[in-house]
Amino acid sequence: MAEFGKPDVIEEEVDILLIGGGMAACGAATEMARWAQARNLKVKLVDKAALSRSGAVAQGLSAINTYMGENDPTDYVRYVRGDLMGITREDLVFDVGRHVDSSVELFEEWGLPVWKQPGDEGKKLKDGGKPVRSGKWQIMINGESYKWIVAEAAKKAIGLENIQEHIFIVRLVTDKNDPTRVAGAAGFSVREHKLYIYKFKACLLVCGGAVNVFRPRSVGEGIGRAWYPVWNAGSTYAMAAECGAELTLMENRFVPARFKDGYGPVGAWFLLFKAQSMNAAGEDYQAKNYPDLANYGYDAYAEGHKMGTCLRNHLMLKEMKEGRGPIFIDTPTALKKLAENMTPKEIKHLEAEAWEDFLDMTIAQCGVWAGENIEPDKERSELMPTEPYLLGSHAGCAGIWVSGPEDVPGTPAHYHWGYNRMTTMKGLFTAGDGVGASGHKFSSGSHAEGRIAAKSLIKFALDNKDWKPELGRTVAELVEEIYRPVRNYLEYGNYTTAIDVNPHYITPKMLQFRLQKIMDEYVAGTSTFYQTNAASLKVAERKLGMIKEDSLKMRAKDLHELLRAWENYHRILAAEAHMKHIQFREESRYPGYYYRADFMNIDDKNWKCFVNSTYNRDTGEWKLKKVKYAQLVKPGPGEPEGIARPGSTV
Ligand code: SFD
Ligand code: AMP
Repeated sequence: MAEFGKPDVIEEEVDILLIGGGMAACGAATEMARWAQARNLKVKLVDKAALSRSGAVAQGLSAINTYMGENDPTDYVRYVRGDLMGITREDLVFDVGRHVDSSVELFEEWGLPVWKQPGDEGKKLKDGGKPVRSGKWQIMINGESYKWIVAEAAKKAIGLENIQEHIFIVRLVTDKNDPTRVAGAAGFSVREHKLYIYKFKACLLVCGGAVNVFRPRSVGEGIGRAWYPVWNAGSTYAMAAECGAELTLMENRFVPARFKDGYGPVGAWFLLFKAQSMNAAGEDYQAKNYPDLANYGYDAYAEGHKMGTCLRNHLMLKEMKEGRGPIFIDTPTALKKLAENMTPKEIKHLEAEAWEDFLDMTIAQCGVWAGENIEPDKERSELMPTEPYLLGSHAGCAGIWVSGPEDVPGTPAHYHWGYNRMTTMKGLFTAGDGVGASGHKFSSGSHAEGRIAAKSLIKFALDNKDWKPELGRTVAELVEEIYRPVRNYLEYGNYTTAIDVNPHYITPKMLQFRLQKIMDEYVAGTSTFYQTNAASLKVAERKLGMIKEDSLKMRAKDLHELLRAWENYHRILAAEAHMKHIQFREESRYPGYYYRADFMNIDDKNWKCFVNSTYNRDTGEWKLKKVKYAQLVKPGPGEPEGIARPGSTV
């Protein structure tokens, strides 16, 4: 019988391993099942949590933010490009755009209630039913059980026997004979004393984004409250980097403006309910501060009030910094206006929708409203920019550099070198939050991208049918490494009487606080109003180097702490990549997300390009470089000139 510190080691070989169980993984599983079964390929999915409620969609969602419908995918490319300040992989964005609607239609087929326009109730999207749009790209759903529904389809497709829950994957392993190729993965059960080593021909690494890298605004008991899912700890970026894959735009981050303290999303309030945000004096600060964008060249990326997400933050931050906060969202006026021509019954329904928007995806916000006696039809709520998150699928684009589709006209050679969504490592694929330089996929686009990757994975596995993976590291080495935090505890636990205080180890929780403090104070967290400079980054570099060293001293007194220890290790690598990229890019490309105070302008001439990096696991060194951006979709009418501005020298 295995016991703590002496795990059973289970080795398994499959053709394709799906690492993660979120939107992208479920999309991949659903898509690949029938191809795999027909070709006799063995597919396995491993998730650190339980598939029905894992990942960012765990609590449910109230809107699907990417649905083309009557819109053209090329227009979607223009929108994403504008929102992400001109630099995106347009081939990847276009590819998501042309496939995303079929994912949404599948969700509805599987039972997800999609709001329909009057007269179209009961008519499915695939039959031409018109959805209720909150914005040009977003549609409303009753989505509390969204993840449950999507997971159920994935389970049915690949079979429960091919899904393993509660397995945390710690690292990828390269092939013994080809270090540019991935051949395996190692992880552990968070419930039993079991360690798993998988060998495969190819894998899909889709463990979501990185949360709790920065000191959160929440304190005390509320510290677990964040906007993005706390259980996504940067595993995607850390494992890819350690394996040798090239990352891209890791300087990018997402700082969402949210309902203060409960982290309630704002999209439905702004777009569907048409609420206005204002400063403490009730002024429209966006209109007032708009001319400020020209001071740093940010105006080149703003088109009237249709400016990108980071620029909206910038205008809000200016207001807060200059002492005109708090910022409010005027929910009473919005609801009053909407109710003008409604019957009392319809008004009640509207109020219910206002609550349901949060009950479906951010229950904590309802807790704040109830706890603080805020009735949204009577009192305004505060808005606040949150701590930063690293992600590639929402209004951000950090991630891994991948090969794109081959059929988008104008695609340059450096965008396409192999299988669609394969990274620079052979056999390593990604999707959703994992794919860099192509944000605004959201839940639906991540699912669609998982399906796109699935097709390539199958092709790759078939093309390599006779290839046998051999791990570049021994099983003993992997066991030794993964269980190090447990050994630290077992060896030194009795050295002191207070088990959390020990000269030989550090608890994962304390290490996490330390990381968050470094990132917050030196790498443009909330306490500096998202500002940093070369000197601060230099300090961060040193401190991150030391915390990486000390991470080997983390202790795990039980399996739960072992999970926490490895999550933190992944966070450190994601944090280091973020810091290195911000250090390299000498401009402020994403004002409102972060500022290089020593380079406050947008500098299209030198920096309208991707920044890519690779990490050397043996030396601990990062290499960074500029990579050329290619505009594949022509600017649309009225698209700000900056986005297409010629004359870039990179
Ligand atoms: O309101 C390991 N998102 C929204 N998308 C929408 O379409 N509409 C919305 O309304 C959205 N909003 C929103 C959203 C997310 C959140 C948290 C809130 C509100 C509060 C974004 C989407 O949810 C997001 O884009 C996708 O879910 C991304 O998909 P993917 O597959 O890249 O990540 P995932 O779903 O989080 O899944 C990650 C999986 O990995 C597992 N995992 N497994 C094994 N080993 C490890 N080391 C692992 N680490 C992680 C996880 O358990 C999970 O299964 S709104 O704000 O706009
Ligand atoms: P959020 O709830 O902030 O995550 O936003 C949901 C969707 O609405 C995303 O596609 C956002 O980009 C979009 N959105 C949110 N606020 C605004 C706004 N003020 N103007 C335009 N789009 C917005």
